[in-house]
Order: sequence, then C-alpha cells, then structure tokens
Amino acid sequence: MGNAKSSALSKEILEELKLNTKFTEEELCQWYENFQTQCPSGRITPEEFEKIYERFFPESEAKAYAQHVFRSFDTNEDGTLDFKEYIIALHMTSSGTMSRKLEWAFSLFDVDKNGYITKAEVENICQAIFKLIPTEDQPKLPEDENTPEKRANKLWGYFEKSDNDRLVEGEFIKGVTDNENAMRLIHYSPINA
Ligand SMILES: [Ca+2]
Ligand SMILES: [Ca+2]
Repeated sequence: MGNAKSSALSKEILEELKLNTKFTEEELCQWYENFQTQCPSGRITPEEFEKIYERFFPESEAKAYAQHVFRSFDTNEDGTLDFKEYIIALHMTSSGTMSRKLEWAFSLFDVDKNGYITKAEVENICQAIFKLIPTEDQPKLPEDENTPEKRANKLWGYFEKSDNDRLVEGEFIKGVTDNENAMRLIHYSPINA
C-alpha cells in the first residue's frame, strides 16, 4: 500500500484548527505541507525553536526568551511543539485579537504555570526580554528601564501590588490594558532611532 497519505493532516485536527483560528482549510493544508518539509519529525524541539529565534534576533541573545515562548506554546507540556500548537501560536501572534494576545502574555509570564504571576516571574521574563535588546541600543533606554531589575520594578508598579503579592490573569490583563507603558514593557519592541 502506498503511504503518500500517511502524513496527511487528520480531519479532527483540521476541524479543530478551523474552529480556533481564522485560517481556511486551504491555508491550513499549505501550512501543514510547509511544516512537514521543514520539520519531517512533525515536532519542533526546543533547540530548533531557539535557532528560529536566533535567526530573528541575530544581534542579541534570544535563547532565554525563546525558551519562555516555547514553554508558553507547548500547551500539552510534552516538551515539543506539534503542528496544532505551532498553528495556534502562529495564528495568535499574527492575527489574534488583543485579548487573546494578552492571555498568551499571561502564560508567558506565568513561568511555573500555576495560574499566578509573581514579581520574581516578572523579573525572570524581563531578564529574557533584556537580552533581546541589542547591546548598542541599551544605552538609549530610559533611565528607569535600563536594567532588567528596573524594567521589572517599573512594570510591576503598574499592577499596584506589593512585592509579595501575585497577579491572576484578569489583574494582569487589566493592568496592561490600562497602562500604555505596561503594554510596552511586557514585550520587546525595537528602539526607534
Ligand atoms: Ca507539545
Ligand atoms: Ca506562576
């Protein structure tokens, strides 16, 4: 028997992805074909994912950030990204709604996945974000954001919590939605010259 169809996208996953993303069936099949070509094993490993990030950020150290992003996309926590997780991530980052993006940001910051964000977790992500900023751009940062610790303090300040408090998802999303600066500080955006 021929096995040409053995790597076809299953109907079940296809239906689920059509429901959860804005991609059409044709687009999903095209993505799947590309995914199979680039990733014959059908699973993206953390190392492969880090390499993708390194290509995007050749001037900086993207590894730590890539590891956090990987964790946030690996929803079934099996240590790899399958096609479904990959497409959901792709959809969310390219065309997801603001609220969906902020839910994802929450999962990025919730490093231990316990449903709360602590200040230590904010510091952890700020360290990773900081490594994405090219060294030559770091002197251009505002004085109160020019170290990972300062960035984390400033960001945490917008949530109006004490250092030992923790944030639930709603509080995180509200804090970020209400403060333009908090919105800016939760991710890396290149500094305009
Ligand atoms: Ca997975
Ligand atoms: Ca947590």
